[in-house]
Amino acid sequence: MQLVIGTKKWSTWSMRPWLALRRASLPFEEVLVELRQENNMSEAAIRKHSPSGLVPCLKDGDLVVVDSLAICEYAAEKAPQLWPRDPAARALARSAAAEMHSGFASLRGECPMALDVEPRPVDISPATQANVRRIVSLWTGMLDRFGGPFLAGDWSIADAFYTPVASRFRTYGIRLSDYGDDGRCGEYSARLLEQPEFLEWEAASK
Ligand SMILES: N[C@@H](CCC(=O)N[C@@H](CS)C(=O)NCC(=O)O)C(=O)O
Repeated sequence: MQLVIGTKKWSTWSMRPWLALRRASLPFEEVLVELRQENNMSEAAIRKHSPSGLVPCLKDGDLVVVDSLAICEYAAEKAPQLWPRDPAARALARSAAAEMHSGFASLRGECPMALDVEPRPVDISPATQANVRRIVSLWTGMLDRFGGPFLAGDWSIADAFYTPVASRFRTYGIRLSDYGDDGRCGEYSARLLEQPEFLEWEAASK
């Protein structure tokens, strides 16, 4: 398999399936496209691989799968442990991943992932505050229900989807205790950033 990804310090969508493939020890070749090149050169480079014009994109023989969530689902076909075995846990893990995939636009726009930026606290808008409050509530509910250490117990694709969120919280100095966290979300967020797959991605981004 080949996974086409964008610049590691910025590309959150690329990071998610990359983490899932690595976590499951599925072998793949990485193809890196530099984002934000001048004269639309990034788009031209991406389009050589990805019909959507976006990364990530996974190639497996003549199969081309675009979109981070679809790629993670394809990985889970090969490595079912990427989702919880229990149907209820799997449903909630999928729900959490889907909510991230289609939501939290304000947080994503206002606090882009920037792994090269020194962490410093910033003021965030009411819309982004509402996103953070919802994430704290979602994480607390899942950590309560499944007892951690990850959202649905063992590490799953849901955790891949929230790893870039954890990096944003760190970079922009967002204190989860200001948004209703009793401490467990902060610990979970830090745990995501201690996982070997994230550390490998982060080191490569530098
Ligand atoms: N919904 C898509 C979003 C993919 C996306 O927006 N990718 C960005 C990079 S993170 C991209 O390819 N942008 C094109 C560019 O920067 O030239 C997914 O989940 O994969």
